Amino acid sequence: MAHYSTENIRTVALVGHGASGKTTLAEALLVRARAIPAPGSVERGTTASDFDPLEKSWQHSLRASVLHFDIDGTRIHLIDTPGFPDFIGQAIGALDAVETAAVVVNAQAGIEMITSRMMDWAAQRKLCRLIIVNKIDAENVDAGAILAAIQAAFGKECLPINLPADGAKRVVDCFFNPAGESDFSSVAAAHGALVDQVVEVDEALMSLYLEQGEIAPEQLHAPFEKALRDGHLMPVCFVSARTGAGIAELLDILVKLGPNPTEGNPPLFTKGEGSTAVESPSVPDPKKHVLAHVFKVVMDPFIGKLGVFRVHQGTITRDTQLFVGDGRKPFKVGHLLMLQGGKQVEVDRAVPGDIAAVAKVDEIEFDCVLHDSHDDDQIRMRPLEFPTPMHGFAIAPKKRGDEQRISDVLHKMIAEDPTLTLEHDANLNETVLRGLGELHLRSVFERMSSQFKLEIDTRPPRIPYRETVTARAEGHHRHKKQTGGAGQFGEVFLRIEPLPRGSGFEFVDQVKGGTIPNQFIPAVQKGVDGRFVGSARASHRHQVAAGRYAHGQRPRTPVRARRLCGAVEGDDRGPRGMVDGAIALRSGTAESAAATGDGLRQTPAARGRVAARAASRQSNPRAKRVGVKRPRVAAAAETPRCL
Ligand SMILES: Nc1nc2c(ncn2[C@@H]2O[C@H](COP(=O)(O)OP(=O)(O)O)[C@@H](O)[C@H]2O)c(=O)[nH]1
Ligand SMILES: [Mg+2]
Repeated sequence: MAHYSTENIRTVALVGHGASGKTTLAEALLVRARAIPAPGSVERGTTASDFDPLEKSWQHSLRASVLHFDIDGTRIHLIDTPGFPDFIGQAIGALDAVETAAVVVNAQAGIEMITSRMMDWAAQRKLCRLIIVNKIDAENVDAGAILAAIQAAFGKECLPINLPADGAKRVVDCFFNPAGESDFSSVAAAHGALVDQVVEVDEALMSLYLEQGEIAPEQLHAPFEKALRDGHLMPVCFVSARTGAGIAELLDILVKLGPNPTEGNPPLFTKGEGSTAVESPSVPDPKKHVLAHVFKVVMDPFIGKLGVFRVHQGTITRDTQLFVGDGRKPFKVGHLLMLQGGKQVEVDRAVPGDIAAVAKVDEIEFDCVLHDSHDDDQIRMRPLEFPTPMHGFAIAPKKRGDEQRISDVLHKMIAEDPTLTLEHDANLNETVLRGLGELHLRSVFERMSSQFKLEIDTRPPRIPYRETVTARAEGHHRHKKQTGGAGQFGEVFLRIEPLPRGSGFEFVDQVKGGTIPNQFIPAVQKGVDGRFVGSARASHRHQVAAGRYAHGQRPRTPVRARRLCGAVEGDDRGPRGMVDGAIALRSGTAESAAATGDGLRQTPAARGRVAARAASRQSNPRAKRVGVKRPRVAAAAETPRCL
């Protein structure tokens, strides 16, 4: 494979709303550069970038796909990304691997939601932006109106670098060409506007321009790159990925004007931890220490874990020893790969600007930094802001025994996708997978079923309502069993009270004089706990104030401490309350629970019944009596067989 120096490398991410034609455009570029013999189609599932079986059946991209091709002595690394909001995590991740974000706009649909968001995200990562208006061949397309809409939405810095001509059958260049015919506007005016915009970033050139009235294109190169870097210029070009109009011109723009790794803004590396972290930009010098950033992880069913990275500094060869983040143990690169969609090509080196991959390195994770010196252990890429996964499904295996495999597979998928999370709620005993939308999660479930032969049941997650005690109360229960054999007797007095929110659950043993023997106290606590199983508890305190205990002659007959305490029955006037997130609701009576809606009504009222009668200890004659009365029979040493 031919070697390219950093100056001859371009890195471009095709981003934009779904169905704007990014995958088809990638195909057209690959064909034009002779990297593939003929264009595939999204509908037939034959494109280089939508190679995954699910992408083929759904007929749109689900993951970022890394491609490369060589043209006119230049290597172009191209990343085709998905554009539907559910899969946008993959597109955001790709931004850290490139100098240029090529935002593809559908000429039929105009500016869409992801178009605008991608323009913003690319600006936040300080990328050079190129706007590609695709589908100019389609019916009812008004390219002039699209250009005006782009300028209205993203500013006057969006200037056409070419214009459709001959009824959108071709495009005419406006940067190198000072005049020509086009379908709308005027080439000369577009040329003048571009030059005016570019010279604005260089005062000396501006004076020369004012003097001479024209500047040679070679003199404009450096200020053109600066204007791109500063967001002072966002060139707009027109193409039809279907007919091929504008494809050669787009390649020309990338080769002649696209920023190489030394011309783009430096990557957003930082060194250090937390607030002490300082910016630490890499230098795209092949002779320096290696710094590469993993922007994508693929769990390939055949070759295992693949870490896809962009080299920002230094040269990686097969023999390079690399550290992963602050890991102590290096790994040897061995097979260095470049990707062409689902295919891998082995290469012998990667220089700053190259996008390459290594297989089977377990330590590699999404967003880690690979380097060859412990001095760089603390270098990280400034974190990307991914949308929060909000859409969740509670999942459970269809077949018993699949739990472990499902967990393994899901963890692999989460390693690939920063917008997937898995949570287990111990209180509800529920595992919830969250993603960016239903389609996103459905793609995960389909992949699990087709690729890993794992079937799962899904349902909407339950809301973990939290119950709490809202007022102080006391309760009492007497257990008496005299039928058959030894008699049993037990009595307990329990006080409950709220604690400040967040301070948890306290159990206080205030039994005096051993009226409940010590060895039964843990069982009493378990009994109290048992009343709250199935619902998360907010903060409250239980105090066992006093009790009486007795059982008959046969010491092995257990007194069920759970019944002693846990069965303390209150009534519906008891002080119960529920806390759901930030909203606290009182649910003292069945009527009020019903009035507050379904979620509340579903919560079993019994759970809150530990709270007992609001009668105070003083007003309870039995409570007073218990404090002084000794048990009839001394406690026998035994472990209660409760719970
Ligand atoms: N008429 C026309 N259709 C196109 C063009 N480019 C793509 N398409 C169609 O638009 C649809 C979406 O294309 P695709 O490449 O999957 O878009 P992506 O989601 O941005 O990758 C497909 O049916 C393509 O055949 C084009 O230049 N002209
Ligand atoms: Mg696509």
